[in-house]
Amino acid sequence: MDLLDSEIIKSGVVALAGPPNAGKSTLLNSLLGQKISIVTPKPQTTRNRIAGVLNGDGYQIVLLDTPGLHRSTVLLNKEMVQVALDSLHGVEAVVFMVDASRAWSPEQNGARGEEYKTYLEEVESPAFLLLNKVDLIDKDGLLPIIDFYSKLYPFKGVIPVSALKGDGLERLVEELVGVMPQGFRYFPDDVPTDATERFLSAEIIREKVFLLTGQEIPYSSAVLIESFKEDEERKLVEIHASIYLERKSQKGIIIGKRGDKIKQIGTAARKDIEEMLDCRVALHLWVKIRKHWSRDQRFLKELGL
Ligand SMILES: Nc1nc2c(ncn2[C@@H]2O[C@H](COP(=O)(O)OP(=O)(O)OP(=O)(O)O)[C@@H](O)[C@H]2O)c(=O)[nH]1
Ligand SMILES: [Mg+2]
Repeated sequence: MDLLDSEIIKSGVVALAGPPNAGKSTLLNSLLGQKISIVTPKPQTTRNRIAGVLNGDGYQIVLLDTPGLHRSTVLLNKEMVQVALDSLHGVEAVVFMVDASRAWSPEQNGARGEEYKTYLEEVESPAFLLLNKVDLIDKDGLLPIIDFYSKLYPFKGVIPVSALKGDGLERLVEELVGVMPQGFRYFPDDVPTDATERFLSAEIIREKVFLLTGQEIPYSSAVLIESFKEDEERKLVEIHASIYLERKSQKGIIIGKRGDKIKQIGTAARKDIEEMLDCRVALHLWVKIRKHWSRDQRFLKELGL
């Protein structure tokens, strides 16, 4: 990344990594005080690396939201995990975030421990363990969790937080600023992300698909923006987007009875995109089938993977 001006501040890049559903995207949005990354209760929501820029007194931290670390044989998932692992390199610090409210059996602990160790082996900079969702648990329950993770990796610090409620985030920022080197700004103060409006619009549509459909549909869906045009005369932005599914049988489900479901997805997405762009939006959605796209390298490239 190019550096902007000559004012010396504390600055650097921090990767937010961890298993799916830990709350990484929620944390990014909470720290920035605005919605950049999509959030859903379903695991494997985030598929790309998304930078959010946190500006404060004498510092700028570029936070990288990443896809959840998990094991899979599907190409889409493997590419997602690779994006997350690549983000651990060349950064000034890593935040490894886990959901502290999720209990495992001792047998699961063993397998998870081994799995997480392989991810943490990639870390080359100071790493903080973030125990998220503490709003859901009794603080006494944290001790065995801290003990478990401390045996996996020599974390520089352990910080209990609630990304949702904002608890513990001041301390997190303080700790991160503490390990940032002296440097320059990467982004102007008023640029909150490196993501384009086009990409963010596709993400918002995908979020609504994740929220409003069940079973395998979210994992079989991908969104591509076909066109994104400002119409100055009508004072609106006109967006044509395609929702790709893997099988013909899924088309009916996403369209719904008399088109109810796709209408619901479109309305919810349009409202959020209007808020983001701060102008009226005409959103046209198309449902297309692309067989086994999640195993198709060429299609994944189009999705930025
Ligand atoms: N109670 C509680 N829920 C949280 C907290 N942080 C996140 N969540 C919820 O956890 C779910 C997953 O949050 P995300 O931010 O999408 O998690 P993620 O780590 O980005 O997940 P992937 O993108 O799938 O890797 C959502 O339903 C959030 O609302 C928290 O601090 N407390
Ligand atoms: Mg996410």
